[in-house]
Amino acid sequence: MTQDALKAAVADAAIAEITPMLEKSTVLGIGTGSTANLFIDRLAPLRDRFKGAVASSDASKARLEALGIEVFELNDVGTVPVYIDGADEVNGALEMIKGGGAALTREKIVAACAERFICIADGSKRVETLGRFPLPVEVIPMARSYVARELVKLGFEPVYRQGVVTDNGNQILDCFEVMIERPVEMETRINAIVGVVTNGLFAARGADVLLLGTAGGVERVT
Ligand code: ABF
Repeated sequence: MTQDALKAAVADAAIAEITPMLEKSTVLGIGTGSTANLFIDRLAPLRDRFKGAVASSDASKARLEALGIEVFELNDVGTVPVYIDGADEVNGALEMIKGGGAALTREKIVAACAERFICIADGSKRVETLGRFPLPVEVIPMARSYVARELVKLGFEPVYRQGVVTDNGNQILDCFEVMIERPVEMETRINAIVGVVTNGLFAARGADVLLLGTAGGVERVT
């Protein structure tokens, strides 16, 4: 099976997972990326069965609205019963690296407000140890060089993602060369650097459910 077919399979599985919880008042949290896009496309035919969505990026907001799904501000909603999003890497503890699409801050905010986080990913994203995928760190632009020097002290090789401005007007440093043995601790340490907005470790608040697309079918991991 191709990677795209595996992504489609997990998008289908996520639809099956959330359909029983849909009510007229339900506002879903929706992520960003190609796997999330496949989920959004499959959600469109169900649009009359729920109220709408909170989006983790301008791109997902536009896609949802184009498909007739109303998008709400998170501040007007409070919490969402479930957040569905992809990942760049996920380990056995359902800790993740996210942010390859530069949407990590809003993704982490929506995830924080979600009662349940369903991660949808093709099998290539499953790793034993996080870190082969470069860890994205969103920074306030004027702090970029300072934050990079601090990340070097933690062992990383940070690379400025040229030409990318996040939905929040910030910049991204992609951090190479550290295999992350203790993700919660590393997430906290990076967050403590002045000028860091968010880092792409989703460990303190990992996923609750992983729907993983494999050649043998979709594995449901909790
Ligand atoms: C989002 O989309 C991101 O956090 C992650 O970077 C990316 C995964 O992309 P894809 O689904 O396209 O592989 O979930």
